Amino acid sequence: MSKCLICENEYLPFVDFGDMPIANAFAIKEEMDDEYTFPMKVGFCDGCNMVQLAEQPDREKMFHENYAFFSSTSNYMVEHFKNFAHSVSDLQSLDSESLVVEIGCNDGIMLQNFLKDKIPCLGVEPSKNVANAAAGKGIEVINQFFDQPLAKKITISHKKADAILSANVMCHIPYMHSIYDGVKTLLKHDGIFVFEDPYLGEIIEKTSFDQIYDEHVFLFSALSVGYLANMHDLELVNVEPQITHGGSMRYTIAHKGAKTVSQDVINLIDKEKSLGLNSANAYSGFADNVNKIRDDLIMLLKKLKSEGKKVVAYGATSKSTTVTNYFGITPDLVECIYDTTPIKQNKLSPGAHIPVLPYEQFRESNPDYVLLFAWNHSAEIMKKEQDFMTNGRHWITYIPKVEVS
Ligand code: JHZ
Ligand code: SAH
Repeated sequence: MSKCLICENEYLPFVDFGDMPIANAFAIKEEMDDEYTFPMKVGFCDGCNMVQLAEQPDREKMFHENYAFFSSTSNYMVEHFKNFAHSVSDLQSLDSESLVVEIGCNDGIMLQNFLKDKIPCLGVEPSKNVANAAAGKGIEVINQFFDQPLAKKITISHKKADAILSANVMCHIPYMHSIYDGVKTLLKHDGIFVFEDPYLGEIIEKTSFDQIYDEHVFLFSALSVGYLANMHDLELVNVEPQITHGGSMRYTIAHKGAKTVSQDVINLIDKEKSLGLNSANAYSGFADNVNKIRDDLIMLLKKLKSEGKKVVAYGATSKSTTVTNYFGITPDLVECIYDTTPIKQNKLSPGAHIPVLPYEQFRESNPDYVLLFAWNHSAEIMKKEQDFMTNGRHWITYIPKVEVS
């Protein structure tokens, strides 16, 4: 039995991936002798409807001065965060007297837009290298983990915030109560806390199991986010589905009673209940669905190998660490992974030890098949590569099922 991080109820995990490495621990061979692993299991708590990792590595093992994920590697995401920032500015009528705080600002992909519009903003970012990238753009960054004590300090060093924003960060933090207490402390009476994360409903529907890795301690729904907000005298007042990262949800939280709860919140909660996301039954077939994808993909890769085809991968994603390690994909099945991120290049992938090579070498490698690990960016990537992926070259995708195109 595991204990729920939100309501302390006991629950049983519904899927067990075995021992997994740190998803972003790309390293050279000499550093991989003693690779750290942790037992990765996910469960559903029927006390508060939260889906969560039963165990998570210490935060310093994941977020540090060599963090490998830089947000601005996708042009589509740059555009997405520009629209996100502008929508919050319009909604809250932000101006030079306002304050926007972003939790987990990474390389400044979101805050650069407020800076440009002369709206005061502050990033909180524990991973030093990406925090430096944001600071290099002129953004004020506190290089620390956000929590309630830091929120209190910000109200003194700066002031209360008109908007607290966060994208693909909330689901990474196990100590949610300190975060929500911090939001309660830092947010102005009529302020909004807006965050987005991969959405549980999409993950179950598409079997996008690779959204599960060390960093993603929670898979949120409106049900679980609403419950958590309520525990802290806050309220879920809006939800907006996003197509990013394979299907995300943007949640807006306000002080209880300060804003009207939108019909979209009520509708989504009703939908989640009708899908049974508030009951263990909804999760019982998930492990079998993952194993079906595993069996189909491994069979395909072995067949291609026996035919002498050249198979490479595209995008050394965090998600691919779950895929390669759980499925047992090693360099004899997939030669290498091409990626545009300098800090990942000329290193080995965590656990599976597949070489990560600079994207610039992708085309000259002349592959027959390209396994798309960055499937969440497929529209952007397939467009970029459409002139190259001709003459018998094929993409392989595996969410929601294995397909060759
Ligand atoms: P991408 C990370 O997940 C980690 P990852 C984190 N836990 C999370 O939640 C999300 O981000 C937000 C490369 N690439 O975005 C860049 C190309 O090579 O799917 C990246 O290494 N060429 C915080 O790692 C990777 O692919 C391209 O054209 O699963 C994409 O990683 C593009 C578009 C990307 O996130
Ligand atoms: N918002 C960006 C970055 C996501 S990467 C985007 O959507 O692309 C997740 C980021 O959260 C990392 O940069 C990591 O350092 C940061 N992070 C992890 N725990 C945090 C915490 N407790 N407080 C603030 N940031 C945190």
